[in-house]
Amino acid sequence: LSAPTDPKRPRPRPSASRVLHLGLPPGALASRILTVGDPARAALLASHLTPRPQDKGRLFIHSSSRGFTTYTGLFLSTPISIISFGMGSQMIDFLVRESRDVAPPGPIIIISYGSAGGLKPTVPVGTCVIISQSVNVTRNSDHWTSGKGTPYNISLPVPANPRLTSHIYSQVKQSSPCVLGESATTCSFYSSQARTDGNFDDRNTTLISQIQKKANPTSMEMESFHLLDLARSTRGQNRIASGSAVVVVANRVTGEVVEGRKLAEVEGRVGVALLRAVCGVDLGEIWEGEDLNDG
Ligand code: R1P
Ligand code: URA
Repeated sequence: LSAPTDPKRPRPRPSASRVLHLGLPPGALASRILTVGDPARAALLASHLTPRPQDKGRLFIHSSSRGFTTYTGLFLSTPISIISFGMGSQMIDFLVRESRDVAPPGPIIIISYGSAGGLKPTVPVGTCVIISQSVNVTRNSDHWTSGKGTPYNISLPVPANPRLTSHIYSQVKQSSPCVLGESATTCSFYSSQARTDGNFDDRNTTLISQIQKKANPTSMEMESFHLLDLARSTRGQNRIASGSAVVVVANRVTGEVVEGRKLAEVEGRVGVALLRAVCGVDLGEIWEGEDLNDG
């Protein structure tokens, strides 16, 4: 590892020029990033890109040893990167911080695109939810240790960037069933999403109604909160604006599950709409009216 000698770039790197977990050198990323969990979804989206002039006729692709795959190319002449990260907030933490280190100077946008469980009977599977804000639902281990507090903590909501969100929503609704809604982001697919399992003492049988008392989520997934929370913490001219879109694959209230062919079709259509949205948004307007200097 190279020593973190530059105070503006305090993170260690595997070599002087590549960030540690994404494995990317400066210049490999665009300022517009669409991020997905599933590598196959990333490859599908990347099939709509053409190479940048500097990549000599081949799309830039890098798979890191830590499970990130990055594609950088052009969509309708605009540079964009698509990054697959696997699952969970910890991977989003690497992705956001290290992308920020190697992206071009200036504003950055990151939109995540995933699948989710549905929490409203009125929102059928196959619907795209554009996330306006998210709460974080985390297992509170102290409750098991001391018997105090509640088994799960439910945070206050963190909003997505409002301009980006309304831009994404207006693009996606042109081609797909789509609603604006809140999300509950969880630390587990199992315990904190209220899936019961007799092999584990999860104390989660009333968790969905507890979440619904404190928030008004339409969907439940595992990354949006951390993306929105980290993005709103960025400072200065290279501030990150973030948004999130999910397709409901299983409704946790009605038990409805999306059929495979329908999911593939919706995923493809929403994906193209998001590529248009990410590339069509004016980076100069995302933070309009806000003071970028005081973070
Ligand atoms: C769990 O199966 C995974 O599915 C959802 C959740 O956020 C979690 O990452 O997202 P993806 O479909 O993007 O993987
Ligand atoms: N992703 C999740 O995190 N939960 C679901 O129920 C479906 C997809």
